[in-house]
Amino acid sequence: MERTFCMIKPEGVQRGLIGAILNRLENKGYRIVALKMLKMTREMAAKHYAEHQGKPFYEELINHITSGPVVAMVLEGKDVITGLRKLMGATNPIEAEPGTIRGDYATEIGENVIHGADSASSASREIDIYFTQEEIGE
Ligand code: IDP
Ligand code: MG
Repeated sequence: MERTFCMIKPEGVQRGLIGAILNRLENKGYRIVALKMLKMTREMAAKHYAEHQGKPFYEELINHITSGPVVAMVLEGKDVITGLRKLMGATNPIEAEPGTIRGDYATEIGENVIHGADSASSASREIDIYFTQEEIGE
C-alpha cells in the first residue's frame, strides 16, 4: 500500500467543500490515515512550496495558502500518488477534465481547491511537514 499527502486549500475550506472532497477521496477507495485542520505559517508554506521559490506566482501562492485554515491529510491506497493526481485533475482548472475535483469545483489556477503530492519523495517530504510519526500511526 502506498501513502501520499493531500490538502484541501483555504478556498476549499472557506467554500464548504471539505465534506464533498473527502467523500470523493473515500469513495475512490482511499483510506484517510491522518487528518487535521490547521492554519499554515509562512515557514511551513515556504517549506512546502520550496520548489516554486523565485517564480512569478510564488508570493501570491504563499500569501494565499496561509490566508485561512487548510485540511491536511495522509491518504493510503493502491497507487494513491498517481491516482490522487488523476482524481484532482490538471493544475489549471480550465484544463482539468469535468469529473475531476479541480474540473468540477474550480475556475482559477490560484484557487484550485486541492493539493496532492506529485511523487513518492514529495509525499514523504510533505507528510513530515504536517504530521509526526505518532499522528500517522507509526
Ligand atoms: P500542482 O498543485 O498541480 O502540483 P504546481 O505546479 O506544483 O501545481 O503549483 C503549485 C500551486 O501553485 C498550484 O496548485 C497553483 O495553485 C499555484 N500555481 C501554479 N502555477 C501558477 C500560475 O502560473 N499562477 C498562479 N498560481 C499558480
Ligand atoms: Mg505541485
